[in-house]
Amino acid sequence: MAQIRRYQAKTITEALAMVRADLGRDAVIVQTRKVNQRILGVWKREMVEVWASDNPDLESLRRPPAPTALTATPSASPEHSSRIEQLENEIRNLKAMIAQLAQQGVAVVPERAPREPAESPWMSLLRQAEVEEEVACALLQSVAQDSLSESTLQSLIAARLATSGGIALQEAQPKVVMLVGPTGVGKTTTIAKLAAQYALLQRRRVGLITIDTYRIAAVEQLRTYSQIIDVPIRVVYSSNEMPAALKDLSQMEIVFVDTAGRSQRNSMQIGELKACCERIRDCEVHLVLSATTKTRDLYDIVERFSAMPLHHVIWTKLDESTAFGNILNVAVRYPLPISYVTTGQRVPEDVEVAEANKLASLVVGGAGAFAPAATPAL
Ligand SMILES: Nc1nc2c(ncn2[C@@H]2O[C@H](COP(=O)(O)OP(=O)(O)O)[C@@H](O)[C@H]2O)c(=O)[nH]1
Ligand SMILES: [Mg+2]
Repeated sequence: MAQIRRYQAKTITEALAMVRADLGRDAVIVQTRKVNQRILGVWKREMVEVWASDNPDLESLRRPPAPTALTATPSASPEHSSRIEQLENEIRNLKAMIAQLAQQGVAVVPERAPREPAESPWMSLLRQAEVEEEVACALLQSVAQDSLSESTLQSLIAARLATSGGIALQEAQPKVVMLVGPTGVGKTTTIAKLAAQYALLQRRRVGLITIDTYRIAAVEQLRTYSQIIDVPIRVVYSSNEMPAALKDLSQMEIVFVDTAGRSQRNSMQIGELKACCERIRDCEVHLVLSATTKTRDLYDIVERFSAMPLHHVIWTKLDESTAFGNILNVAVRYPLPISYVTTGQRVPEDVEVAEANKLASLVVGGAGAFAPAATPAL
């Protein structure tokens, strides 16, 4: 039985090549028309639709069972006959066109079925960067697609990445900055980097407190850094000891508080962090997140740590990640400005004040866009 099939392509040439590849040289074109195709429900694209049959005698038009939306009916009314005549003429013309195209060596599309419409290149770029579909759609919906370029997309992303600048020191009392976050994201290393930058490069009076006392190694890690940088350190075993430690460090301009990281699945421990934080006046809390963590886990982490006050986010391990959409996803969902990013294990070099444009260029360009600064600006 004759087959009638539908083909969609961007141009008539492409559509006819599909017909020829699928139904062979004797294929006849039953109908051609322009259609608007929606892509991801967002953009309309004009496509050419071709209905074609593999039966050169147009048998299919005269018999009803073709599984298509063709309007042809089996009746042989004069109207119907003239329509068929018209179609036959059209087909003759199109066959001639096909023959001509074949002679010109027009590329033949190998698939049997017509292809799905291609995803917009911007959408696939964002998908590759692991930007969530919802976030990507909202972003792309806000501009006309034809006016979009890579730099416009970068600006759109940058506009959604709130940054806070580095830690602002204050006159009167020590500024107390607490870093919280899951284990292994780089809290202690980041404190060492920041403490060294403030103490050695900016010549500020820096103190350290650790409440990460679950493992001796954790205390020793920060103590070693405090010796290298030559800054005082206090170890606090419970929130009650916090005021005394702060009093010891009251002459400092900035005090960093290091915390245990294995808490995001345990609300009791987040409760302990919160209790410590409450003993510190104007405690500024930076949630430390790794750029290598996938979006869903990041949401989970932020939710759990939200049991205590959070003011900023620090993104670590930018050097170890290849897709940075997760940074945008978190920024869109939670109103926490980004303070710093870290880009390697070197203390104190590998930390920078976060810049929205630079982060946006990472989202758009992937790891290739990242060039670590030789001398980080704090
Ligand atoms: N590649 C890379 N490694 C980092 C970065 N920051 C920290 N690390 C490493 O991550 C590991 C855990 O760091 P640590 O500071 O002990 O994490 P904490 O458990 O959150 O205190 C260490 O090996 C660090 O050197 C970074 O920006 N890039
Ligand atoms: Mg640590």
